[in-house]
Amino acid sequence: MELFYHPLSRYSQKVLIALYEKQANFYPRVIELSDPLSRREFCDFYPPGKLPLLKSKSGELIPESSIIIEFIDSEFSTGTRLFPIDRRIALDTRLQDRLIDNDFSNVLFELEHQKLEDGDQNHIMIKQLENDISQFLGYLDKKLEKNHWLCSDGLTLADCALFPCLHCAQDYFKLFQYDNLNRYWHQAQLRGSYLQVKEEVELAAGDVLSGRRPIP
Ligand SMILES: N[C@@H](CCC(=O)N[C@@H](CS)C(=O)NCC(=O)O)C(=O)O
Repeated sequence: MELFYHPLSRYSQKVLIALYEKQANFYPRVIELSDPLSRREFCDFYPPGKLPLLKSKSGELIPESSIIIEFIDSEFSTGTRLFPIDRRIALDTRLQDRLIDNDFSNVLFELEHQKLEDGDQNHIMIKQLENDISQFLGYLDKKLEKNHWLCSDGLTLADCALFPCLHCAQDYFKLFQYDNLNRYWHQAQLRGSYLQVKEEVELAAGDVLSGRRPIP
């Protein structure tokens, strides 16, 4: 099994957390999408050119972080079960995963993009995006009143999606203001899978700062 990814891509981090939770072996293939040659080479291999991408043992190409994780969970009986057996909890897991990708991760992308743009016009846009994310953080805080992890007592796909978003959001938002979310975030930061991904992110970020590696 091969994973095409970049350590600084949030959707790649989501899949890495799942792979480490499953204790699944894979060949890491780091792709630098901002390097024109690597991008062209990757796009020849996989025309949509999006990361992450999994190549299964049988050579099947599987895109989309949530689908990759569903594939890994069904393929490996080892480690954490990422899709709960209980059908209602499994449905909630899928729902939270969709909400996190659409209403948190993608909004964070837009916020990061707007913050990089230097101009007066985008202040209102930035405020709006920050409000949207704060509202979503409030929603998560409420949901975490009842559960140890986001959807149940066990870690699921939804937590794989959430950890990378919180890792990024902690730079812009005061997560400690949300009691349950703060408890959850402390607990997440002690999880082995998160620590492994964090180490890889920090190494890659260091390379970007020192000019050795472009950002995807
Ligand atoms: N819905 C996709 C999103 C994948 C995605 O947007 N990946 C970004 C990196 S985080 C990417 O490959 N962007 C490259 C591009 O759009 O050129 C997933 O869950 O995997």
